[in-house]
Amino acid sequence: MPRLFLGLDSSTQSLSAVVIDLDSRRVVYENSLNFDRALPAYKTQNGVLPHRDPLVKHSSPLLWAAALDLLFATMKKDGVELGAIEAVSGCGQQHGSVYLNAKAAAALRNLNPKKSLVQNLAGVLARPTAPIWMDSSTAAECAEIRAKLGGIRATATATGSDTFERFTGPQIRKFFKNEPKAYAATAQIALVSSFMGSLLAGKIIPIDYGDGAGMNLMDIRKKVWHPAALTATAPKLKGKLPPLAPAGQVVGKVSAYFVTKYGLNPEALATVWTGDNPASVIGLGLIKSGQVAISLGTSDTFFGSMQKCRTDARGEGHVFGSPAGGYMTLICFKNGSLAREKVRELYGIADWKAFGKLLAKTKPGNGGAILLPWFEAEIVPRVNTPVVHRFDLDAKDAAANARAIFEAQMLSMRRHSAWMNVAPECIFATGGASADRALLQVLADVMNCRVSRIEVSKSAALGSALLAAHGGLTAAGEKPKWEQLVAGFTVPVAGSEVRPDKRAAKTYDRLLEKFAECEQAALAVL
Ligand code: XUL
Repeated sequence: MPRLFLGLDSSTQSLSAVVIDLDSRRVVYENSLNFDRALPAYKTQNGVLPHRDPLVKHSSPLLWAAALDLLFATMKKDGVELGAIEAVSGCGQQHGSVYLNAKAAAALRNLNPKKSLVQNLAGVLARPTAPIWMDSSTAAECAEIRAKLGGIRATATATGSDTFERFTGPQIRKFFKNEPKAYAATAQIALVSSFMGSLLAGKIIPIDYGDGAGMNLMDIRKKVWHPAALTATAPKLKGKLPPLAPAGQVVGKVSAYFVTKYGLNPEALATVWTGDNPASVIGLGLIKSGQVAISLGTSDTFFGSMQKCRTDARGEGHVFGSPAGGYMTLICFKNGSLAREKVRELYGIADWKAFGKLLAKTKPGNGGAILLPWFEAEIVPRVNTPVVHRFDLDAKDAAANARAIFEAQMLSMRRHSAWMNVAPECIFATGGASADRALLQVLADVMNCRVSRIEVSKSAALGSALLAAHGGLTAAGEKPKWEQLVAGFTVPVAGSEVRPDKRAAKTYDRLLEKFAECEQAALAVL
């Protein structure tokens, strides 16, 4: 019988599964279920419930539970050897929270396979919907908690991040302030990850150090709930939170619900889940300290692993616990692909090939031209009203603007990741825009570092399957090594390496100073 491990990823728009065969080091099954299309009755748009206030973004915990039933039914139909799965782990979109009342624990313990998960969960939600990471309606609560914790630097030092609107602590505080009765009726607060993992385990399971760090409630160094952060957030909060534990830790056997209904092995192990970004760190193979990945997607994210905890005094970046031990960092830039697209459209450039050709007409450093491309409100640096600035850059010059957008994004990444004090040996680029070699060359030159493309279609679900394997092997008394575990699953695309040009790298060292001055000047007049 093959040794199979299942990883699930409950993300914003979909629930994905990856099954790995540990001995042949192969992904033997992968599938994704889009919430809007598969479960239209929940009326989500891109996984989010419509709301009159554009700052409020909620989704439905029952939708996620329904998706779990549907995905298991699909796996059974597709002939996945569910009986050969030794352990299950998973991850969820970060920061989102689920509010359960006192009936939840018994409902989870007694999941009835004759009913659906949704029917089993009838009457257990203390709040019908779950605020998710896209919500930005808690600016007041962020300010209140930050003030009580002593400002940006103190908050980041204590919890790993400054307070952010999407983080769970500010969301809990808003719920407590606006709906005190429903807050009082809340017996347990789960994250998306721990809620989904609890369904699998048939009991309320811990929150891990990766997702827990996205709450502004966990002491990032001691990895326990932070007493002052709890007090600053809401009364009687500690009693409503589960314990903290490492991702992948075995919490028992899977619930009999999944054994009877879908044929999971009764001996299969249930484990602690994590957040989608911490799971991706594993799925991309970022095990050693200093390994960095840049995801060039809708938003651009910069993340990597870090052995010792170092937090960002300016409060722009985040530090989470890494499922591989130690820490990971995450910096999220909102103006990623959309800003690149915007420049392409503005100058009527047909496609990315034409964009690259145009860019080749200019030299690295762009003659000192700088663009600050905040077409959308930006997370890093914090810019609440969209604005675009050009310094020594002619707005009519298409070629210069094509270069300027790539250089601005990469210079911003270098500038705003300096606090991590990591000198990467090689950067892995992933996400849609990583197929663009011109962009990767600018990245390699600005960072003065080799860049390789890595294409793992479901890095978070794969990371979760590897977590399940790690947890399962550890519980069996083995001492699995992460480097060996991920080997073979996360290989850079052959021939994708881009090396830095030494002259261009020197030019960017100088340009970075000008970029910083321009950014400071622009932020000063906001
Ligand atoms: C990370 C964040 C997002 C979500 C997306 O801080 O908010 O990346 O985890 O699922």
